Amino acid sequence: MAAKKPYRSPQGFALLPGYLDRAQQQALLACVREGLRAAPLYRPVMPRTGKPLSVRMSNFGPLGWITSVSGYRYGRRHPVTGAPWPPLPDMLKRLWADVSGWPQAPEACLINYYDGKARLGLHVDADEDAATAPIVSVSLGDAALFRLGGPRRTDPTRSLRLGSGDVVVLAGAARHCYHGIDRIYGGTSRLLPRGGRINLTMRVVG
Ligand code: MD3
Ligand code: FE
Repeated sequence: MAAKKPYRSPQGFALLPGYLDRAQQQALLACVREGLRAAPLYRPVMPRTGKPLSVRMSNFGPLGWITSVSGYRYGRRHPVTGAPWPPLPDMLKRLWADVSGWPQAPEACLINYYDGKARLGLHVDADEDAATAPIVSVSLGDAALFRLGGPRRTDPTRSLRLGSGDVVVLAGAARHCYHGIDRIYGGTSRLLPRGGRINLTMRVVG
């Protein structure tokens, strides 16, 4: 059970603070580590410019979200190793079933790793054809300053802190809002021995 009250707004947005307790976070981290042995984090690049992102990425799933100079897409293989993505851990499948309210299982789980200096600029997630399915996010490790806006880039934004074990459900209108990560609060969690933050986002793609 979540220790604190869920935070819900705009429509379809739910922050479930402390949804995973420490033991569950450790169990999930062990699954993530195992997956990353098969599908190591790589440094994605911006389409067109080839400029590297500061966030490193990998995926679980049948499908993974991939960036390259030619654009963003979902694909079945790791862009560096060429291997299929590792399966989605059962723990994440259960979490999706418990919080998403969506009958279909997720097809992709993007793994983002932020070191203390990484950021993720304001963007919308628009590469999924299944635009009405929710996205479920789980945070592990150091806290982050998350920013959520509206459907237009110029809409006002609100900042929220995401801590280790927090779950966010993005359904309805919130699913199409601009969002990003402005900073990582180094040293706020001891879950990852070398610090930093892992964020997992489960998605239905098509
Ligand atoms: C709001 N990840 O992977 S998770 C992403 O912390 C992404 O790594 C961030 O943005 C992270 O695309 C934020 C929470 C989240 C995920 C998807 C959203 C918030 C969202 C989609 C629409 C609106
Ligand atoms: Fe996003």
